[in-house]
Amino acid sequence: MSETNTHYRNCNICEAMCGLEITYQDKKIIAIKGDQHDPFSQGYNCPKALALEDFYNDKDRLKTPIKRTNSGWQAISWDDAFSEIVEKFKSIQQQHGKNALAVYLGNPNAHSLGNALFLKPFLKSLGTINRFSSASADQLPHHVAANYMFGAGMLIPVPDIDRTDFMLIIGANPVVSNGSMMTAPNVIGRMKAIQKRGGKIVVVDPRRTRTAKIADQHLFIRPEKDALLLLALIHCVFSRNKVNLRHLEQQVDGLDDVARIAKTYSPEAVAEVVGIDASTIEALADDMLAADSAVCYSRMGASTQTFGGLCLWLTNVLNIITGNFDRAGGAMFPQPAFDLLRNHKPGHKSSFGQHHTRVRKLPFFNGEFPVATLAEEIQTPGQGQIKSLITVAGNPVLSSPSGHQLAQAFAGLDYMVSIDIYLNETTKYADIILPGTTGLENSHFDVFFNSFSVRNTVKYSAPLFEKQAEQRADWQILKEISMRMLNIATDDPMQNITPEIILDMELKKGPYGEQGMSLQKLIYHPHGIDIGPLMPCLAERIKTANGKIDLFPQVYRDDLPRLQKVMAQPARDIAYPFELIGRRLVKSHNTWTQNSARLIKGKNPCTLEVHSQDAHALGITQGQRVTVNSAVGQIEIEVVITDDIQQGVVTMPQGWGHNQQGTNMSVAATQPGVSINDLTDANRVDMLTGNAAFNGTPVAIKVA
Ligand SMILES: Nc1nc2c(c(=O)[nH]1)N[C@H]1C(S)=C(S)[C@@H](COP(=O)(O)OP(=O)(O)OC[C@H]3O[C@@H](n4cnc5c(=O)[nH]c(N)nc54)[C@H](O)[C@@H]3O)O[C@H]1N2
Ligand SMILES: Nc1nc2c(c(=O)[nH]1)N[C@H]1C(S)=C(S)[C@@H](COP(=O)(O)OP(=O)(O)OC[C@H]3O[C@@H](n4cnc5c(=O)[nH]c(N)nc54)[C@H](O)[C@@H]3O)O[C@H]1N2
Ligand code: SF4
Ligand SMILES: [Mo]
Repeated sequence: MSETNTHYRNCNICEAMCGLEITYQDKKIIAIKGDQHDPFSQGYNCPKALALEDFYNDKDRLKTPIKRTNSGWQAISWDDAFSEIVEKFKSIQQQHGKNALAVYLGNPNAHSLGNALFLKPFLKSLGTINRFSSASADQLPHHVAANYMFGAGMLIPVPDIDRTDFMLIIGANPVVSNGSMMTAPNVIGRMKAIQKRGGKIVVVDPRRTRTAKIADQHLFIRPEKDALLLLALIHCVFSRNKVNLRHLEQQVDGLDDVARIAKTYSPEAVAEVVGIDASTIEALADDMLAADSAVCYSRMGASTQTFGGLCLWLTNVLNIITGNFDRAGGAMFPQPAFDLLRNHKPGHKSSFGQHHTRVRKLPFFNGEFPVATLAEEIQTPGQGQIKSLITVAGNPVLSSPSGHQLAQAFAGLDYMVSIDIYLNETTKYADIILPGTTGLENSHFDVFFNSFSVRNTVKYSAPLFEKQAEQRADWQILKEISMRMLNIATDDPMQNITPEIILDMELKKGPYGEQGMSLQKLIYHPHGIDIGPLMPCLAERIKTANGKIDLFPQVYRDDLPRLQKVMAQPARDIAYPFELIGRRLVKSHNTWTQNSARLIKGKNPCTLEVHSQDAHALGITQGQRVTVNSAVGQIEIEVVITDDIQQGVVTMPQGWGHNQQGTNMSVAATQPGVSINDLTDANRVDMLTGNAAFNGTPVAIKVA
């Protein structure tokens, strides 16, 4: 028997980048636990990390290509699969134009070194502008704000949670999600440290979440009214004459215009619509202004709503005018060792609205169209219709608004391919599924999340287990398709490029390259290297043409009248009197981790939370099944009665609904749940950015 070994790596399931210590013998895992010597996560991990073992051993996971035939799914060789796919893509593009082929990229791409590096050439080789991703069901408003205010969509400020004295959390539940656009392993520990040093945390959320419960104050807000709250806070800063730009005094354009607009939004004017008293809003502004350092952090609750664009712009404005920007304890910019902005020239904003979708005319941004338009672009006949699709590590049937409509659309495609590890609700519509390696079989480096991290650190993880001979890594699949699409010869030197070659080059050319940063150096430091806390660096990092922050970009001026209308007359939907919001669960990540028995065991978590007074009025009792209807769909679900949810609002988990025929996730099927996205409506978007508006979906409830 061979000896026991220890392997160190970062978990790549969510954004927290926790360091893990894995003991193993041959190909058997003995234990997975937090790595005490990881300088960033210092031993922290959540329960999902243990499931890396389950994904590695999962009998349902695909390892070789399969093809759909009249007599069911059949294994085919990699070479046959690539030949067929490239031939089909080329013939469809020849017949219907390049854009007849569309791409959808899902969330795990952002958590994979190989995918992060090989998607760009892959997309280029397909030559289509019809690109979609989960970003437009998530954080698009963050990118749009960064693009217009700081000159680059990836230049996103993160809350300096480790030094702040006051943290205002709007629409985020980091205790459960482990932080997003804020890479911060052990958020609970970091939040408690704020309180220990005498600081305060306030959470604004229509639900009393676990984050709200450990905060010092929780304010229930009506869904989708955050932009009004933010404007009222900004109003208070001006009305108290407390604007303080500190070192950015000469670096901010548009301050007077913001002051003028904010006048309209006094706490009294917004209080009723927002659902928070004027005096409470005033006190909140005063608390923020009184703190030595403070930061407002807004996330999914603020971005996936009909005013997502405005919310993320206003969040930045609030941090800037209170003197909490690019400064310790405020909102700051990381300086990652792999700098995604290395080649970004000042003055080169991303194209916004350079193209518009064919049917609904929603804007193109950063090389993508909003995923809320994908179904109609497939289903609406005419010039430019999408006929073929490739999904890469995405499950849009469960993750996109009006998911069931997307399923119908996929069923009508001429040809579909999925690069995915499971036969699931999306990939079952594919003609061919190409499975990549995953998790412990891959090397890892967080290309993206180091750019959103609350501390500058750097770490590389080698693969733990070698892949089997018949397996391919995702990046190898992407590369093979690209090479064949472009007819690049098999002996071309480009064929030899690996993620490690690119990573090493980027590390050497990055901000710490001159101090010896390289892949080799990271291999010598398997626990990772601490570079230090975030430093003020806006002057060097900003990418606007004049080097200044644009506090009031034109796109937001144009969008404000939409918000004014809501303030004058908040929408009341008589047919659908409740507002639905989603929730995340500690033991599941989006739609795909539910095939781990250890994560899914226990009682059904896919329940609808209803306020006790609403339940009483509807005549619903604890555990009863109800039907929930929206303008686009219907589900049946079990009720949990609680006063942790605001009256008039109901919540159910996102990422569930594994009850569909023809899929192979046998463990997930034992606890299928229902899909929230059979209720969310692809027609509800933030009209500014095109981001899906999940929050506040109008629904009706009746006893089943
Ligand atoms: N109503 C509602 N909808 C939401 C949300 C919400 O809060 N509410 N959240 C949104 C957010 S934030 C996001 S990010 C999206 C996520 O949307 P998606 O990215 O579409 O969904 P995932 O569940 O992440 O899908 C991951 C897919 O990748 C596959 N996969 C997993 N690992 C690998 C791998 O290593 N390689 C490959 N090739 N495939 C792999 C899985 O089998 C699965 O099919 O959902 C969004 N949808
Ligand atoms: N365990 C676990 N962790 C995850 C994931 C997961 O699925 N499971 N997914 C990962 C992904 S892809 C992402 S993007 C992140 C997301 O990370 P977070 O944004 O922290 O996660 P959410 O739980 O979506 O938090 C959104 C919060 O907004 C609230 N909310 C809803 N509508 C509104 C509104 O109109 N206004 C306000 N103020 N609040 C509102 C909800 O009640 C919820 O508490 O989590 C990541 N981490
Ligand atoms: S918090 Fe995220 S990165 Fe950390 S162990 Fe859990 S899933 Fe992995
Ligand atoms: Mo996400």
